[in-house]
Amino acid sequence: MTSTVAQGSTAVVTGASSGIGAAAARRLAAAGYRVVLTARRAERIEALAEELSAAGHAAVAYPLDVTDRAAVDAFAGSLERVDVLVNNAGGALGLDPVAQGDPADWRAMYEVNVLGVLHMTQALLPALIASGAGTVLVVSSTAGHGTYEGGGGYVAAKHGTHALTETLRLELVGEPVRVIEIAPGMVATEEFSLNRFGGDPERAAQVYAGVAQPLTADDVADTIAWTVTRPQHVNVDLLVVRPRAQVSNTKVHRES
Ligand code: 8X3
Repeated sequence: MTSTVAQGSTAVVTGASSGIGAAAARRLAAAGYRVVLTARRAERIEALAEELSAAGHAAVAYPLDVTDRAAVDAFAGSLERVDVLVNNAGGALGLDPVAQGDPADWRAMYEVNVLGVLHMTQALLPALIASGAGTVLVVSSTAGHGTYEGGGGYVAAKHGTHALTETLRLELVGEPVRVIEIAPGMVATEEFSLNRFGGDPERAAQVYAGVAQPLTADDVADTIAWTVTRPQHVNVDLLVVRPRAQVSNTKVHRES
């Protein structure tokens, strides 16, 4: 990718320890951004920062839990410059019907998928506005745009993520900040379904069973880097991306 990114432009990526977040950090670093990797797992983001630095990119790691507001504020205070915020941290817990869903799971999903985005966005918005050309990108989900049985708490949380993002874009009109939402469908990352099913590899594998080519984390990262590197006046409001085999949240072609 030919870089038109100004020297020193900084992109903060949450959930950068694996999956879409790590892939997005790689893509944004390759595009010319200085990347700030955040996630709870320090070792993983430090290893990625080292890998990117060894490849000649500018990358630093900052261990952070986006649900911890005081920690997020301290992180924001440590930054000299922010041009792009990729709100990627999130996840699903369980596939229970509403009737049996665990309220603790619902609360945890709201905390990370909605309040995590809120914390990061509120804390970094002054710097993003001050940059004169800021971007807030939110990785939501197709679960934020439709329901499915068992989706329950995740669907509710991701609808919240989507609502926050749309509202923010309305409220920031006139400010030099774009608000982009990427809504991925089925993405086979190493951890999303494993986390959803409490570490059960068999249940996790069933999600992708017979699906010829689920999206990869890098497929989604490609859309993130593409939207972010458009000219600043171009705001991709919402980009929905699914594998060809998945035409809706509930209709997936599986080869037996
Ligand atoms: C992931 C998509 O279908 O598991 O955000 O809800 S799905």
